[in-house]
Amino acid sequence: MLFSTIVAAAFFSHAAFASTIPYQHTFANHDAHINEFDFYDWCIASKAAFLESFKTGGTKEWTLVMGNEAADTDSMVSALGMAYHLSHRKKNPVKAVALLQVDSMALGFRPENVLVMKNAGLQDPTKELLTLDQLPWHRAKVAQMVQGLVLTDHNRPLSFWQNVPVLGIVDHHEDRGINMTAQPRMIEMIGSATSLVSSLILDEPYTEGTIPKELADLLFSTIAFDTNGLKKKKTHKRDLKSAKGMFELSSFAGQDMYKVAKNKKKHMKKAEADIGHLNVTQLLARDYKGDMIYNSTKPIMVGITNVPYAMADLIAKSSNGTEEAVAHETRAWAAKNEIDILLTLTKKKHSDGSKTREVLLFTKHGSHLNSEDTERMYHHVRDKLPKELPLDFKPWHNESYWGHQRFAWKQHGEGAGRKIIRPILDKVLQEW
Ligand SMILES: [Mn+2]
Repeated sequence: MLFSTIVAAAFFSHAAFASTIPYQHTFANHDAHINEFDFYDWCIASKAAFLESFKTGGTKEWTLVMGNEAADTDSMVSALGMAYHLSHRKKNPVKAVALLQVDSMALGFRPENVLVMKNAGLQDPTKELLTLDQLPWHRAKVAQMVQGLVLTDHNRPLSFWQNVPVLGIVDHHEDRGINMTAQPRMIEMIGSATSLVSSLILDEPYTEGTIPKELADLLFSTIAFDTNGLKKKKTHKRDLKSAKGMFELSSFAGQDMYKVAKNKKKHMKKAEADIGHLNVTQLLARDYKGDMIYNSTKPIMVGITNVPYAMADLIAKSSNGTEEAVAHETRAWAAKNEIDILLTLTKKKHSDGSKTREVLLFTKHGSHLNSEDTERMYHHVRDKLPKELPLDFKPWHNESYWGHQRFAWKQHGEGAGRKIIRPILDKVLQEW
């Protein structure tokens, strides 16, 4: 009761001021108790104020901060951290809001996200955070209405956001060499994009105090998750430095940092695996990244999705437990999302500790290509992709097994993931 009264009071006072004063000033006026809820207040208030700006015509003042469209924990938390940072830093604070590039119904496909948000005091992220489906207009139109974008956890905006100024980039993927004027333009291939955002937070002074504990908890937990509990192999120098810095600001300060990191990772991994209830379509959508590419023979929608099961398990989850049913569900989902070519990457850890990955190639005509073009593109990718890919990437069954315009490969070991395969696929698709 007391909790909700305080939160409600804090929320309404923010909301009332939201359109006239920037958020960084609200920070100072709380007593110690209400400060605990500032992260929650800010999430709700920044979302409300941004949506309100569509009514008042003030959208041009806003910067959209976005992670990538897979909306994993790193994408979500790095965007939240960066938006908070941009609106609270001492030097040149701006109106910034984090936008998650998924629909609200898809948030539940990643229970690990729901868990970290809950630990940070958010009870229902679909209400407290801004998702694509909550924008009052299609994103292509919203793109033209805002001041610009800050990208976290990716460095090339999706084609929907074309021609919008990219004001900043904080990322740990391969540098696509675009948006060179972004400031900051921080691209380092380290464990977590969140480590880069944390660096900025730790290096720049704030108007008042520092970030809320809940946000430090989120940033620390995400670094821990992305580095497998601060394991040496995955943790770069900056990851460790940021983890240490965030740990000091977090509610875990004073404990054993490595122990907490291991614990956070363990709980998040456990939550992440709790997706037994998802069906084939939801599993395809859960960790999908895709976009139009224009430097191809014809413009096409290209996507790669990660499924954390073996193909056999995915097949078992289909409506009648057959390859055909998976193909049918894939085709329907691809059609809805206008995907021309899709790679499904499966992943399986066996009881003896060994790992295998299967790669299923799927093409479909009707969205941007006619059937002849699709056939040509399919054969080109089927023949060229395995030659370009590193590691042992062996055909899995023959073509007739998978059906028309479908092909699969299998590789042993962790092998190449999406980060490695995507640039190679783009290269293969330049000319076909
Ligand atoms: Mn990431």
